[in-house]
Amino acid sequence: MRPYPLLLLALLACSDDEPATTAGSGGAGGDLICFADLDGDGYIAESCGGTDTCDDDERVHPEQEGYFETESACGGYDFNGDGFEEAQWTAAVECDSSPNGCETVVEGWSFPDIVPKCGTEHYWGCTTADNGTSCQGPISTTPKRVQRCR
Ligand SMILES: [Ca+2]
Ligand SMILES: [Ca+2]
Repeated sequence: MRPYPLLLLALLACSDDEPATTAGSGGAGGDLICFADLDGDGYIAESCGGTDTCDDDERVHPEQEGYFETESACGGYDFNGDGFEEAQWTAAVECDSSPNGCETVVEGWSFPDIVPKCGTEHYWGCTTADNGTSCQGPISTTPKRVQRCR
């Protein structure tokens, strides 16, 4: 009796204790080992057929509603995996031009009025009530702020 076929079967069975799931076929090499949720956020990695576009960062998942100042572990600011980097604040500071002037406080980006890129710091300000003929703003209340995105 030849021992080689039994030895080969024993070697193939060694990977059963891996903490992983299998997904699909790896072709000639056997089943592809696939770690389903490495970051533990409850969403399966896209590479395993799930919806988590960055399984190395628990902040990234399709239900993410928060915005963040720093890039994800996979790079970029698409924290909900929709393919876009949505900025939290997109308005420039407003100066009410009605005859009575600024009656409300309207916050926004200022000096100059641009919407900064994700993770970038820029001046932030608001207008205040005026003297009856013109706006006194923009007046910075928080000198700078970092653009958050998701
Ligand atoms: Ca995950
Ligand atoms: Ca997004």
